[in-house]
Amino acid sequence: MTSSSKQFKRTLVTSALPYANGYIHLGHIAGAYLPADIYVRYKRLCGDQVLYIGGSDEHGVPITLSALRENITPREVIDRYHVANEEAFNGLGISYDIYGRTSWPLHVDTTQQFFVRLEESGHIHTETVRLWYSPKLERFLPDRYVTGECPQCGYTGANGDECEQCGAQYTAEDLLNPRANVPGDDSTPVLRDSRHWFLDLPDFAEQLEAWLDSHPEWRPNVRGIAYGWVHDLRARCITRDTDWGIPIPVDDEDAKSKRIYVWFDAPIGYVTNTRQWGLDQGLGEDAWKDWWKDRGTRMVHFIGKDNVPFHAVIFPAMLMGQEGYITADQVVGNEYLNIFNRQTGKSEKGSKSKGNMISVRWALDQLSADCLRYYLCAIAPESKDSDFDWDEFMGRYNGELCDVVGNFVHRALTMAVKNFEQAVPPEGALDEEDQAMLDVISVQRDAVAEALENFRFRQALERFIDLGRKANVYFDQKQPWVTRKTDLERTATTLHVCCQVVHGLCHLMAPFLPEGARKLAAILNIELPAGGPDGGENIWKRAGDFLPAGSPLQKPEVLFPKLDPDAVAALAEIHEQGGAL
Ligand code: B3M
Ligand code: ZN
Repeated sequence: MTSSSKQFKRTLVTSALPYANGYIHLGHIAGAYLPADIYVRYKRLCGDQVLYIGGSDEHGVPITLSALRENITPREVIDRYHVANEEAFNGLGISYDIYGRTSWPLHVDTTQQFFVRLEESGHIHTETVRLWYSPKLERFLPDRYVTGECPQCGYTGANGDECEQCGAQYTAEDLLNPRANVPGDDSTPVLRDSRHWFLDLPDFAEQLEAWLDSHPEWRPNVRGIAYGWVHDLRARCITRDTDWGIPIPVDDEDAKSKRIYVWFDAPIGYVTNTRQWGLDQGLGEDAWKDWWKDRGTRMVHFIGKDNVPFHAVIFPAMLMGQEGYITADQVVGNEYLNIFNRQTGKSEKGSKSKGNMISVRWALDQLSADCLRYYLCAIAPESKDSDFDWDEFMGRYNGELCDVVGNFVHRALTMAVKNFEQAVPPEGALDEEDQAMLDVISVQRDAVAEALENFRFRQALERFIDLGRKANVYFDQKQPWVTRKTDLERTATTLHVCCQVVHGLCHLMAPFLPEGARKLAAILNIELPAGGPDGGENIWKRAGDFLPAGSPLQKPEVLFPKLDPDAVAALAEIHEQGGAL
């Protein structure tokens, strides 16, 4: 049965857990975070039960390498970036129910339970493999601790068992011209035996394939990658030679110097964070089970495309190997947000070494959350890569959100407040145009909802703006600023209709632009409750309801202040000089 034909009781939404080793940037946001937040806010408005889980990924080589480079401890790295990233998400209005940490003691328990269960049911075995070892540092060089030439494509920045360039996976000894990649060591490593624990993914091949087959509605990019993996499943090493990570829960001398691989524990973080959420809410130790072990839960993962194998193959296999867990009903995989370089006129990948990324914390120091959210949703890399381009950013925000929606709301409310005693004017006889305009509100509401239900966020945003466009056409046809002098009753009716459109716009913008919606709701004197995991009344539907004549209005303030071209040019320049990190 495909998801569209199945009714679910509640929705569990996850966004990838970013590594706590750097500041999150706008590229992250456009893919795995903003769309998830928009979806969750929409669901909450609908009165659905929805829980939104996020958090930091705090294990693995990304953390320990950052620590070595910055000459601090891994603990200091994660403490710094966890706090900074949680703050950045808050500032952007990403409305997690919990933002957890994989360094929590509770996470040791959850992860070890997963491991033990897989081991006891025979899905884990050990193997002695040959891995790169640095005689100089007297340690193994896992993952990115070693670089060399990819045996498949020749890329020279390939790491121990994987090539970022072409996606090839290989055994360590196939890496050509290996060198240690650790501060203070670029010596040539040697191969050494090391015993490791492997997850027998082929055991789950049939189950995985059947599960993928039941989801023809997923985006082609996700299905393509997932099927590619499922058709070529191999046992995967789930331990590493490191002391930073979760201890391997086995009674074995060899396990002492090793830890569970970060990609095994990270997705289990979604479970841990749900457990912690239940405890924090005082709902008891078992509250999380409703969200993970009840078939009435629909789980949706939002991720970047590089994380697809883990969320559409490996983690699902790990869940299938447990008792009673659900698997995802949707895996929303996103492409990449690149950076448009105005000097070269070309699009380039965001990269730390180029220094061309825009951190969320820097962006929020300069710009409002709503204007960032607007543009990032408008260019969300849903089916192909897209570019962050400062000129387009200003053009679209000023030209669409400000000029179309903001301007209409402001003109309509200003006239109503001025001419009709700060209240929704009385409606007289409605003509065809009035009625058509009123009808359009719920049509657009349903169109936006349909796009959101299908994870088409750009289209949903366009449909919201469309309501603004139609409202402007109506306003210009009716010319209330002219009729005001000749026909007050006609003017009242026009503005009455406009107030209903503004009321509809206020609901429709809420998932995308929470700050603007909050301001507008205050002007309209309406409640726009945020909703919570328990569900409740369907507020979204009310977008099509009408404010009674005489409802009080506050003097309108500008919802979306226009961006000044000189100020934006100055920001672009700072960014170009590597100052937006
Ligand atoms: N930390 C990779 C990333 O940040 C990884 C995601 C984990 S999701 C469970 O893209
Ligand atoms: Zn390669």
